[in-house]
Amino acid sequence: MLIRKPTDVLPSEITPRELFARRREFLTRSGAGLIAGAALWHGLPRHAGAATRLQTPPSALSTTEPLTDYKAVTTYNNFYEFGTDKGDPVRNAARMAVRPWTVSVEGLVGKPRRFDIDDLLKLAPLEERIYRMRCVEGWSMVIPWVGFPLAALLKEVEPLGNAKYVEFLTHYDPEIMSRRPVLDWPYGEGLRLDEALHPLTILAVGLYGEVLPNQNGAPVRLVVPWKYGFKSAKSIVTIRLTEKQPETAWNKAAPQEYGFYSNVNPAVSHPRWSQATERRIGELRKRPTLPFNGYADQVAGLYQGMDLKKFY
Ligand SMILES: Nc1nc2c(c(=O)[nH]1)N[C@H]1C(S)=C(S)[C@@H](COP(=O)(O)O)O[C@H]1N2
Ligand SMILES: [Mo]
Repeated sequence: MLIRKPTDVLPSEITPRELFARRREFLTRSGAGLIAGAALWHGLPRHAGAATRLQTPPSALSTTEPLTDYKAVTTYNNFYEFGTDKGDPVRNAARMAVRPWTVSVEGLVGKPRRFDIDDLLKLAPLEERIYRMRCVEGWSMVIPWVGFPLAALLKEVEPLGNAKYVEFLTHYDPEIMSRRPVLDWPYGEGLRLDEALHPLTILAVGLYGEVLPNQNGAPVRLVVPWKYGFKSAKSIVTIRLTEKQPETAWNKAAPQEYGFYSNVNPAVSHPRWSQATERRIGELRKRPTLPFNGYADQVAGLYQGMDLKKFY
């Protein structure tokens, strides 16, 4: 993100239109969704075929826009621990073991706890959330995530009255990940507590009705659809509630380019990339970028009275 200009997905990475349409038809016919009791989900094979998919009506919080092709979603990734080229994560992230996995929830909470990933999956029913995602580099996708509200996890640990922020730290293992100091590893991100509790904010454990591929942040990653992609931390191991605004990896690396809030905002340009338009992966023409990535009705209220040019 810091280094590369937006590049295009190779035409060969995009599934032909007909396949795309058929997948869409399948999803529509079958109710376009997926819900799994955690137990059922846990039993799913890593690459669940159509027959083993668990379907549910789409969440009211989902967009009805056409999905970005599965192949693009899982091969055109930013996960700098595995390399800075878009194709690196799919090549390199398979080395990461995602079981056993523990997520520690700590800091200003009444009941700090280390969750085994399989217990974490049982905290709330899994839902399908089809979200627009936009990277600060100027590309966007529509991704059918599978996950549950972060709020369900936070309620479990009982945030204390002085908790104002939530910090996320992600897995870093120099044996299998980049040792280049591209960012100050481990990758850190943060949200204000009210942003973290917003119903649109989810912990994702799957996409396209399948267990999350490693390159997309297995076994659990954050998804915050009204913010630039880099706020959605992958492969989380620590969630810490704090009183002070946490540092974030991108803000530390380039504070003039990446602020704490990083709300999608066509009116505030990144020094090197205009944020006014975007290219949906799989499309040729650019489209206008919407305030809060199109989620303004749901989230603009969180920022009432704030100067979003200052708090970018
Ligand atoms: N740990 C970690 N999380 C990360 C990143 C990263 O480099 N490391 N990149 C971010 C960026 S810039 C984007 S755009 C999204 C991409 O998520 P996706 O590959 O699932 O689309 O992940 C975000 N989460
Ligand atoms: Mo990004």
